[in-house]
Amino acid sequence: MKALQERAQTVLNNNFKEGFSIPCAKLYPFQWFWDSGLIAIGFAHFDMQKAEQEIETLLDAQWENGFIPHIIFHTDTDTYFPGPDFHRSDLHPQSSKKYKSTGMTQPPVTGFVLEEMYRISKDKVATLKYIETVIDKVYDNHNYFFTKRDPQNEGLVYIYHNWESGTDNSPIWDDIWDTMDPPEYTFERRDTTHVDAAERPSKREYDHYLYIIDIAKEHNYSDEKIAELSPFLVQDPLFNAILIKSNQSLINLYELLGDYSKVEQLKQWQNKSVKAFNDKLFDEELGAYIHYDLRNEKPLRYLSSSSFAPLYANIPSKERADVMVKVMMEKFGGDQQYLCASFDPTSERFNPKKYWRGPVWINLNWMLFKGLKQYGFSEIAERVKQDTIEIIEKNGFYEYFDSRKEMHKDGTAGYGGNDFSWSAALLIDLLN
Ligand code: 9YW
Repeated sequence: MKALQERAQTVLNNNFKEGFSIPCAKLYPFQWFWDSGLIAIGFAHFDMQKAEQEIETLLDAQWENGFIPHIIFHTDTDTYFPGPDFHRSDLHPQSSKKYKSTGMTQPPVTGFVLEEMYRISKDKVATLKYIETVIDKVYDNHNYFFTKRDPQNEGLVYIYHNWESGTDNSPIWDDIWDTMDPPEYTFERRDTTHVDAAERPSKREYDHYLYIIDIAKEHNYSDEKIAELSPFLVQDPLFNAILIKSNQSLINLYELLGDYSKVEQLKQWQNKSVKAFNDKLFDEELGAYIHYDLRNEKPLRYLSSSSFAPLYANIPSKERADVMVKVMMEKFGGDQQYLCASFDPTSERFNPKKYWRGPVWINLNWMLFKGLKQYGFSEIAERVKQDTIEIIEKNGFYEYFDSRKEMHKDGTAGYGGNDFSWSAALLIDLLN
């Protein structure tokens, strides 16, 4: 295990550039929001300074309204499409003047990442001092979400793009693509020059992705206009669970700091969100949490690894958690499957090779492991952990992995980018 951990550290060190990490070479040459946070957890185990720098650089790109972008374009490389000239963050009046970025965000992991860094730290006093210098920015980010991304004041925030979900081409979005008819764009894909096209989204899917951005750009990325007009407007259980988890971490950390000025507000958001989450996003028949299509006012009734992520944020009651875990084991946990496929293996939309349509992802496994442990499902948590270690040992630090065990015989069941940062970072955390 020591050798594996050393390899993981090398991956992280190689992907660390000037003050920030790239998710992996060539395929993703910039800083991504949730990657950055998860990477900091890995660094915290062996190089706290880099972990701190990672978060600082991320927060340095925050907009005046508290928004944190999903990609920060630190360099001019053209190995990724769509780049800064397509996204045009400058259209928003409050965007960063220092960095070009996208005009969309990603799951807000920063709050819980700070708490993880504190947990891991061997010098708690120093780490708490560091946290004090950045925590208000994370609070501002939550303030942005709760005040700008919840038009009906429900306690649940929307995402307006599949790239905001982090689960880019999940089959769940197919239902939304059916409601749209975007123009055929002419553009040059870069991802498929680095990775087999069979493992990436289709050209037609990209047309949808670009079209939603064009609509947002037409209105200078105004949150109000997006809420009114975007054809994609979804309450996502993974995104909201991460916000809730991070929000709880902010409460815990402010209390540790002895600063109570924002705690009341954070608790108000927290209580309202957890309640709304349980009332609206739990599907009794499926026995797990699902997405809600706010534009078309209908639930999107599919099981995915996101359906179980609320365990990590302590959202379900123990009773509900029992139901969820039973469903997870029945549908995702057969002996021929590694836990946890990103989409329901019993669905006809399942594809164990294609990105978020089925493969196992290390970040979701990490959250699931923590969530299961928290609720006392020790054996299943251990299986998630062992499955995670095994697929990395057999194949390398890939971006995602085939969920079918039979595919793992010759070490070629890792897909997408290799030497992928969060796979390395979260493995380090699991091993410690
Ligand atoms: C893209 C960087 C990102 C992740 C996303 C993942 C993928 C990039 O890679 O998206 O071009 O679509 O889906 O969650 O942050 O690792």
